[in-house]
Amino acid sequence: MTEIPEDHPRQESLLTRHRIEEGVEKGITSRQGLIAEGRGEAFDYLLGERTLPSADDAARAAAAHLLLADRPVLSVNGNVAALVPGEIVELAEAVEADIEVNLFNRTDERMRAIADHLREHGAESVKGLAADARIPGLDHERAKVDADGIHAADVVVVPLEDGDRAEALAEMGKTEIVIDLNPLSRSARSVAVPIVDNILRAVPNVTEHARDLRDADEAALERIVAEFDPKDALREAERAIRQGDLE
Ligand code: PTJ
Repeated sequence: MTEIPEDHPRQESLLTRHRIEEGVEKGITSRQGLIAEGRGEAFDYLLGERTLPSADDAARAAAAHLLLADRPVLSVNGNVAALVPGEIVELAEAVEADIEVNLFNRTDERMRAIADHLREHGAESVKGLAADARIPGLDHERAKVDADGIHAADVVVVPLEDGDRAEALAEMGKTEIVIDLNPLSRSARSVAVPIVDNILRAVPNVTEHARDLRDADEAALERIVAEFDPKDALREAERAIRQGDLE
């Protein structure tokens, strides 16, 4: 891998690209994942590569939802596995969630490579390989889920996918948390908690909030959930992008 000087102004995004490239080389990330990364980078650039206060509020609401949940699940695709494998495992531990691999470009090899990669980063169990249930109303590979995983979940974290699964999961009555840098994406616009932030910052931030809220009582968590307005969060993100107060 090419050395990137620490003072390079775009060090973070170059490192991210390398992780995605490596993901493709290891058979974890799909080639379409490279395109998704480029799209995300453009939005992150326009947001000033920082966590907006509204995204931090969303991360706190996400932590509260996950702590209140009976069966929370974190859904992992090829980009998520390449970018934040250890951080996903830490979040799962902090909120006692299951991790489930769910892919658009699903192959047995990629499913296994991602599950192994997550185990190498400390995951004790990884769901998604059984695929013994389906999300109704979806006719592509993302419909395949585990009966005791996403299918039975009450709260699902759905990072980095713009598509119809978010709508189908909402139809099933699940509460969804989306992590997506595009505030106009369909999934961000249809869920309880859209976190418009880079997954590299968002996942550790939700974990930090979850640790902070670990001893909070149910009423306090319910209040955080009730006070969060997804429309406000999306409006703030779009405003930041359109106004572009970049230095
Ligand atoms: O691994 P697979 O087979 O399940 O395929 C996964 C991809 C990502 C290829 C697939 O889900 C896809 O095509 O996604 P889209 O439609 O390109 O949507 C990805 C969304 O994630 C876009 O809205 C991007 O802006 C956003 N995004 C990309 N990188 C990041 C991001 N959001 C947060 N953090 C990022 N680092």
